[in-house]
Amino acid sequence: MAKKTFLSGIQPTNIPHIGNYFGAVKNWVASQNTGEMESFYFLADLHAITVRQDPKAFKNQTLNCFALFLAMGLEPEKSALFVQSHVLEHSELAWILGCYAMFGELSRMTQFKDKSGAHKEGEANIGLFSYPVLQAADILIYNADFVPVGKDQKQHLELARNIAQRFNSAHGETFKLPEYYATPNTAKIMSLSEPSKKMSKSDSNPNAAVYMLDSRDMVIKKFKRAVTDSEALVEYRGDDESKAGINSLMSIYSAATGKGFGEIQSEFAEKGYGDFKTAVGESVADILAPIQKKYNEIRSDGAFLESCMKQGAEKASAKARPLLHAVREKIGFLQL
Ligand code: AQP
Repeated sequence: MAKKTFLSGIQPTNIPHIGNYFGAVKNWVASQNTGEMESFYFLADLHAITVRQDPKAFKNQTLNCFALFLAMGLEPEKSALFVQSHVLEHSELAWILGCYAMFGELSRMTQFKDKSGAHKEGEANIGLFSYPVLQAADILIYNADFVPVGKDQKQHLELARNIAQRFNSAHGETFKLPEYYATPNTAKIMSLSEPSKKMSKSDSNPNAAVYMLDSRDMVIKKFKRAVTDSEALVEYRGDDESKAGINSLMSIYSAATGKGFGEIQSEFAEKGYGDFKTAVGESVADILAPIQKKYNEIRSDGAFLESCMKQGAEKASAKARPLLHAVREKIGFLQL
C-alpha cells in the first residue's frame, strides 16, 4: 500500500523557538523515524517575503534555519527537506490555482484581515492577500494527505480543499483533498510574557520566546522572568485563566522531561515558583545543548548544507513535477 504523504513548513523569518520544536519539529522527527509516511518539510521563504526582508540577513537566516532543521533531527535521507523557492513547481501551481480561487473567499480569511490591519487602507501587498493560494499549492503539489496546521491556519486548509474541489470538478480528479492532522501529544507553548498568547517568532518582546539558539544563561533568565501569578502553587488548572502562566510552564517542563502534571505537582509541592522556574529553565537548556552543538558543526560546513538543500529540492521536485505536468495538460497548456 502506498504511504500517506505528510507536509509542513515554517517561515525562515527568525530562529525557531521552543514552541516550534515541542509543538512541531519534535513530532516531525518522530514521524520521520517511524517511516510510516512520506514526509515533506520546507522553509517557506516565498511566504516570508510578504514582509520586506533584508536580502543579506534573509539568506543567512534561511541557512541558519536549514542547519537547525538538521540539528533538531530531520534527516535528508528519510524526509524531503527543502527550501520552498528552490522548488519552482510551488510558484507555478500557485499562479494556476489563483485562477481557481475567488476574490470573495480570500477576502474572508481572518489571517489576512488581521495582518492587513497593520497597513494603511489598500496598502497590504497582493502576496499577503494570496498567501493562502500559495499555501494551497504547497499542499496540493505533493498530493499531501495530512497537514498539521494550527487552529489559525484551519481556514486556509479548508480553502485549499475548496480550490482542489473546484479544479477537480472542472478538469476531472486531479488533486487529493488534504486532511487536517492533529498531532498527538502536541504541546501548545505560550508566550512567557503574555501566557494567554502563543509563543510567536514575530513577537517584538525578546523575552516572550525562548529561541533554539539562546544560551543556557539566557534560557534560565527568560524563565525566571516568566509571568506567573501570586498564588505560589505549582498546580495545573487548564480552564483557569489566572493560572495560564503556570499551566504553560508546566506544559513546557512536561514536554522537556516527559513528566506528567501530577508528578510535577508533587515534585514542587513544598517549593516556590523560583525553584520551579529554575528547574524549567534547566530542563529546556539541557534539551537545547546537544541541538546547539550539532547546529554549530553543521552551520560551519557550507558545502554540506548546500548538498542537503539540493538533495531535498530534487526529492521534492521529483514528486511535484508529474502532478504539475498533469495539471498543465488538463488546462490545455502546450507542453514542450
Ligand atoms: N507556540 C507554539 N506552540 C506549539 N506549536 C507551535 N507552532 C508555532 N508556534 C507554536 C508550530 O510550529 C509550526 C510552524 O508554525 P509557525 O506559526 O511558526 O509558522 P510560520 O509559517 O513560520 O508563521 P509565522 O507567522 O512566521 O510565525 P509567528 O506567528 O510565530 O510569527 C506549526 O506546526 C505550528 O503549529
